[in-house]
Amino acid sequence: MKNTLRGRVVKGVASRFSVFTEDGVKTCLARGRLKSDGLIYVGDYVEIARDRDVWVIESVAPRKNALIRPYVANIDLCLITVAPVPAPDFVLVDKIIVNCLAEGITPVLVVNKSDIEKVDVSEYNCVETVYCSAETAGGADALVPVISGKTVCFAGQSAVGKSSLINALIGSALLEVGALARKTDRGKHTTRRTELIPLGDDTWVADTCGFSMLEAVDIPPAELRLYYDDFEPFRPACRFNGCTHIDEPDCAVRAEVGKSVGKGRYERYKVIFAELDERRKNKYD
Ligand SMILES: Nc1nc2c(ncn2[C@@H]2O[C@H](COP(=O)(O)OP(=O)(O)OP(=O)(O)O)[C@@H](O)[C@H]2O)c(=O)[nH]1
Ligand SMILES: [Mg+2]
Ligand SMILES: [Zn+2]
Repeated sequence: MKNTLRGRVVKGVASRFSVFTEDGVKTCLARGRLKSDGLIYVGDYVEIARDRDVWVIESVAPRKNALIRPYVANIDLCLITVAPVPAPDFVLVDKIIVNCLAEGITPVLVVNKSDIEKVDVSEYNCVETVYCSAETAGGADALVPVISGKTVCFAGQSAVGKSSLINALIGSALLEVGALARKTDRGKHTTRRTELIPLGDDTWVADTCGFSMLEAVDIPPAELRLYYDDFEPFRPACRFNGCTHIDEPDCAVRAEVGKSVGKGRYERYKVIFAELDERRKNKYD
């Protein structure tokens, strides 16, 4: 039996971590400074060693990227899921897109519950879109080629069907699925913990509690525009080089609102810009 192994953290509960290795899943503790203070994320590649009867995480490989709230590391794609119920929160979608792009993670829009109604996401011409239904046989198949060979994490509001889609992908009811609260049509936050599920052939899927606590990344408001690929074709025609597209004269992006730039996308851009601006002010006042 080997005494050291390499593996990947698939779950963490308090200071116990499940690490997927070539020799099965090992329950591990963390060594000294790595212990419990948030230094080990689901998705981390780690080295573990046997110390008498227990496995201990010895080191964590440098991360390619990470998302916070919840913490998850080394992600290629983020599957931002929306559904007709609960009603989509597109500000959340836009913030997750910004965070992904800032971390070098490719955002993909997953339009679930298309058996009920297809949510209109035509404003997101800058993001790959996949239509799904976790309730229909084969309704998650369109995701297979998108995620193959990648580490992907699901994000989005409670009850849009993130866990249901993963269950559909793996063909079993592994993950707990929750109903909507009848009165409010809101989710009940069924998934409480981030968990990474290996699907084989180096494909990994993370279920999460959705990142609904997410704030936009801490970027200067003037840099927010850099994360809007749909504004990009028009930006060079703005009169000012550093145009934020908020109130500068002769703004080419603003001139496209309602045409090539979605009105909703632009309105929400202003909301997120104001939020970042407010946060800056509070920080430096
Ligand atoms: N009609 C329909 N219902 C779905 C579909 N996918 C999921 N649901 C239902 O939506 C509800 C929520 O599904 P979950 O998979 O628990 O949603 P979640 O996004 O994981 O929610 P949290 O874990 O709370 O973040 C359940 O009642 C599912 O049966 C779908 O494609 N169509
Ligand atoms: Mg869930
Ligand atoms: Zn402009």
